[in-house]
Amino acid sequence: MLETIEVTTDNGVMRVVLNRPERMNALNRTMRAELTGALRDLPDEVRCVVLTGAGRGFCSGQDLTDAGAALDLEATLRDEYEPMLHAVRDCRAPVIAAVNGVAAGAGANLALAADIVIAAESASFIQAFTRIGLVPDAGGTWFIPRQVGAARAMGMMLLAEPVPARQAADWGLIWEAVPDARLEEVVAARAAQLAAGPTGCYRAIREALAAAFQQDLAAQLALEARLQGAAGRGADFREGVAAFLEKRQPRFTGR
Ligand code: T3D
Repeated sequence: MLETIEVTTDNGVMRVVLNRPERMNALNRTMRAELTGALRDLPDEVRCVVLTGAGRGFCSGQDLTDAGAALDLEATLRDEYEPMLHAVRDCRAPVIAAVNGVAAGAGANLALAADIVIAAESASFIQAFTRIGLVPDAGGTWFIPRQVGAARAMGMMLLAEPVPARQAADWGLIWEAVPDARLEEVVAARAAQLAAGPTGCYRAIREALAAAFQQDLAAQLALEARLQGAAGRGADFREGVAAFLEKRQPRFTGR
């Protein structure tokens, strides 16, 4: 029985709702464990994950009323936040963050760890850490400079001001900002698109992009060749070419 998240699956899309709206979906120990478990143990039928928040916020980061968390932050990050971030990045299926409202602190960085981030126009992203005398964590110092460059990353982290969704999209921090009333519809369409797609290719793309900032061109070309070799031996490649030649939509199976 889950206490802090809601999980439902429909047509290959698993929807995970952070569900502590009275605290703007702040992360406590139970939520970190439940989210990590849900993303690690995906049922076979799941081909895309949507992560969103209940109520008017996406996630306000660490639950600041959780006195236990203040005792040894290093251990909490190592034992609870790191597994949660790895569970997002290593999730077998692509993860869409549907950012329905403010995403602050580790809540912002949880969203930014997703593969595709779609935000409601009223949402914002706040590196809130320095407001309470902390340093950005939960992968923010890794993700954000890669997404927006060092100058904007530094400004976001030192100034701790909200970056509105539209600006976040203009900066390349997220994929898209959409009118609030259209968030669910846009996310549902993207999730259905990914769930019907060549999911093995998606895993390969995520692996290639994760490696791209770590290695030189020669190593990246070798990785591309290995990943493409595997894709070329797959049923989805045969189906994709057949569908093109027969002028029909492909029916991908992820193999
Ligand atoms: O292990 C470790 O501790 C290290 C890890 C650290 C990771 C971190 O994430 S550190 C950063 C923690 N997060 C923050 O500092 C953000 C705190 N929250 C805010 O700045 C604001 O609440 C928001 C900008 C997110 C939203 O502002 P607003 O005005 O829309 O809403 P509000 O009125 O401030 O919040 C609504 C309620 O949610 C309120 O409760 P109340 O007064 O109605 O009973 C507020 O206290 C509660 N709430 C919001 N954020 C948190 C929270 N309660 C606990 N923890 C929160 N993070």
